[in-house]
Amino acid sequence: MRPPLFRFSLAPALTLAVLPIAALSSATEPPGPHGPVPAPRQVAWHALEFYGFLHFTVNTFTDKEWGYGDEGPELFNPTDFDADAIARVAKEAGMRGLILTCKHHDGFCLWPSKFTGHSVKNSPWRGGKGDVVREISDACREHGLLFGTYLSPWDRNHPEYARPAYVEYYRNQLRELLTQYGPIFEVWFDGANGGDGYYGGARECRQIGADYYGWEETYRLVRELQPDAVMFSGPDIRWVGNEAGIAGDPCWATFNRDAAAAEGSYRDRLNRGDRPGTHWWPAECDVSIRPGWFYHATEDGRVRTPENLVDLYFKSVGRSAAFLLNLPPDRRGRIHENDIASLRGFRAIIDKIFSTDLASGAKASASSVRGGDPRFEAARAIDGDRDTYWCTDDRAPAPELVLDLGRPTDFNVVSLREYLPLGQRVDAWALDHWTDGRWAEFGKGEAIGNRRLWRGAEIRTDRVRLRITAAAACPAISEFALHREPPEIRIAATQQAASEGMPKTGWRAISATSETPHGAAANARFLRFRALRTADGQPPTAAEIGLPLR
Ligand code: FUL
Repeated sequence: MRPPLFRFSLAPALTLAVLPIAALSSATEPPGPHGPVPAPRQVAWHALEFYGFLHFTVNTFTDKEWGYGDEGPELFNPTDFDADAIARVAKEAGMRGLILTCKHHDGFCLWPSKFTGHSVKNSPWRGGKGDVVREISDACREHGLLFGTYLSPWDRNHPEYARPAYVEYYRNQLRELLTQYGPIFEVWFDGANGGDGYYGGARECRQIGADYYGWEETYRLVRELQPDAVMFSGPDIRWVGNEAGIAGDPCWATFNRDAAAAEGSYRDRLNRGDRPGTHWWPAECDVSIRPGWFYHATEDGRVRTPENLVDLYFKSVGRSAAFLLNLPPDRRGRIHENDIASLRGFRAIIDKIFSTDLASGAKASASSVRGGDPRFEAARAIDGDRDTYWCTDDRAPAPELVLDLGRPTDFNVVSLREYLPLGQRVDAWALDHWTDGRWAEFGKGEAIGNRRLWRGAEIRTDRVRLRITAAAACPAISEFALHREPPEIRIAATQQAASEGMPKTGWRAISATSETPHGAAANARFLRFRALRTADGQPPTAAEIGLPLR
């Protein structure tokens, strides 16, 4: 027996019977917002999801991660700098923008700032007439990418660092960057302050107090010069608490921003957010494609694999944070071939997974539709439009949305989104599939926000159900999509996770079977290998690893 797909409460059903639909539609108010809501600049930023970082400076030529500040400008001399090629790589990888280290901690400026000689104007590159910021920002516009700036507050070169004059210098430089290079989408404020440095020859350790930078005034300057820009580690976006590219599960967009930052668990709070929270302060995951942020030839063999990047995508974008992936230009001033190969592989996988939405064309129905109004009907969650949403009456109990797919369909990825301008409303959700004449739960989690990706074992079914199991206000769901990750990718990812996260020794094979996973090409054979690890005196750990047979 099929269960009823609709569970209207009595009140809306009666209303429907007596009112003509048109009168009803105009009378239905959209739900009010819940809690803090994003500013329009934050809504626009949420839509980006994936963009890149470029770490490039004298460190690229000295093989360091943090320059001391005494590096001569003549060291900066890329042999074949090509901003167009860099922007093309980012665009092809699916990035929406690039943030450039205009000045890192060493103080060397990639643009000819008129406030210092410690810049490209005293380097041999382009005969001292070059401007990396100009070339990268122009190339971004050319390729339809947004451009963002990183200007390190800590400056190990400047003689006045830690004194009031430096703060003036910092703001002057920011003013140059924010007025001479077109629209800026993000201004990145780095929190690193290590202490010792060159400081104009003093070579000493300089500490600064919490109020030294006078951030509030700097924020006002950014708002005045680039009102649409979001500020990272400023009022708009928070750091995710690690540089591994991994957001918490869940990762709330809300945060008690004014609560003490010194608490021991602060990094954990940054990672997961606060629920409830006083501010809309969503997380950005910054991570490098290599171990270091700057290019080092010794790391050419340690570039993240496509599968690892896909995993990071699910753990950042898929948990409602943004994915900021660093690509360090090499000494030529280009992205290394290994990084390009990995990015292409990543992009190919992401396209394979997300280019088809298996829910589009489904029949969508819901337990409650706000006021019975078609503007809020279930189909709004599968129309591919982020600005429309399914919404229930304010007090509808146990809201649920069912997709009738019309035929047995295989998927292993589910994508959910909330309509952000109304705030973060959903606390918890569950997913069911119809199997053997009943609903069976296959996934659940806390928080949706900008985007929540569920990724698991493959499901075959003709009906899927989203249940909102806890919500602070009636849900406003703008996306419920189904995708399928090709099995060979899943196997490779398992293999990688196994090799990265598990001890390499002490395993004993207990079985091995050769199989063609459901949905794979008929000639694709995999060795499914079960193993037991008992070596460390702990309870035995079992693992299953799939190896493609070639
Ligand atoms: C950190 C810096 O110290 C690293 O060098 C890098 O720029 C990273 C993105 O932020 O705080």
